[in-house]
Amino acid sequence: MNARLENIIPEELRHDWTADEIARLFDMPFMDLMFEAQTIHRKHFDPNKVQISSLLSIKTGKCPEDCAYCPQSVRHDAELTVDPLMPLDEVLAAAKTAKEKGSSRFCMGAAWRSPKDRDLEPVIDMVKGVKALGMETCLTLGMLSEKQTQRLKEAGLDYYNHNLDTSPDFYGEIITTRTYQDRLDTLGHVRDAGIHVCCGGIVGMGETRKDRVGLLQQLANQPQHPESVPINMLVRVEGTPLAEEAELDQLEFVRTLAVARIMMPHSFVRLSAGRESMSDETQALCFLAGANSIFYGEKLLTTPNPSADHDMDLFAKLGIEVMQ
Ligand code: SAM
Ligand code: DTB
Ligand code: SF4
Repeated sequence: MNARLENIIPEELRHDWTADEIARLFDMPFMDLMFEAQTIHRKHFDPNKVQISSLLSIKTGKCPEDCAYCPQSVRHDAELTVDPLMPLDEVLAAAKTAKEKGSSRFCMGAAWRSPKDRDLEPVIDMVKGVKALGMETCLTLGMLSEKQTQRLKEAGLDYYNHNLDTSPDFYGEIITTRTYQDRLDTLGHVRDAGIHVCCGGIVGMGETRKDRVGLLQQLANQPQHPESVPINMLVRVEGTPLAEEAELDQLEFVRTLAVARIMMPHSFVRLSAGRESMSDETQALCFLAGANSIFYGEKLLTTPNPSADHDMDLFAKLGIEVMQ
């Protein structure tokens, strides 16, 4: 590593990143940034293996929150098939199909602000059923109390996804119905219960680079780095307030992944939503930047994702193997 970079790219895990240090990483020449991110990636992971997770929306739409990006908010006008909580057998059938297609983790998402205690019972049965298929389980249900996280831990839940979404400064532009601190509190409960944390954000919502710096600073400066860090490119959905947002430059997205990889070297960095609008070449750059996880299967929660066949062709072209 050259002397200029030695000061900002540490060997150890850090939780005290300053905005200035992160901005300097973002400002690096693209080739230097990619080289450093890939070098760090290779120290901790097999660079030719990518973990794949599948998603299922188990309760769709009519969410009371006002997240400006989300087609499931009751306050927006997106075209959506609203569905109540899915029956257990349908969830297990979807998990089985995902497993047969090669997914090792099954992530179930519900359009809730926070689940009521009585909502948790059927979800716990889903966690147990998916685990019994031999898959890792992940849930994203909104805010949780301390007691609820303990119940989910007892049920055997492996991961909980709860995103910080953006920087504290930009947050108020995107959502007003719960605070940044609410999200940090839920993340604390999840961590304290001993459930792995999956926490990331969305870029391309009209935020500045300073906000992308602020998001990564919040993610890395938590007491522990999240085990899984999903970086989503905004999916611009008609009927949401962000539908007409200008597209973020794809190389800036790649930079964001590279900086996340450098700051959180042991975490799985997930190239999440937005792949449908990316070329194979951009996705290859994302993997080079240190992304080593994707959502796999033709649907995210409500929006399209590349087909499993397309992804397997891409992996074959790149010599990437699925992580078991
Ligand atoms: N309702 C729960 C919550 O918000 O915590 C769980 C489901 S919510 C849909 C899960 C995550 O999906 C959000 O935190 C957000 O980061 C991501 N997401 C939602 N809509 C998106 C979009 N249009 N583009 C990119 N990411 C999106
Ligand atoms: C995450 O960070 N991205 C996923 C998952 N966690 C739950 C969700 C992406 C949703 C994209 C919009 C949709 O399909 O509704
Ligand atoms: Fe509701 Fe989650 Fe969508 Fe926000 S992101 S509107 S909380 S489903």
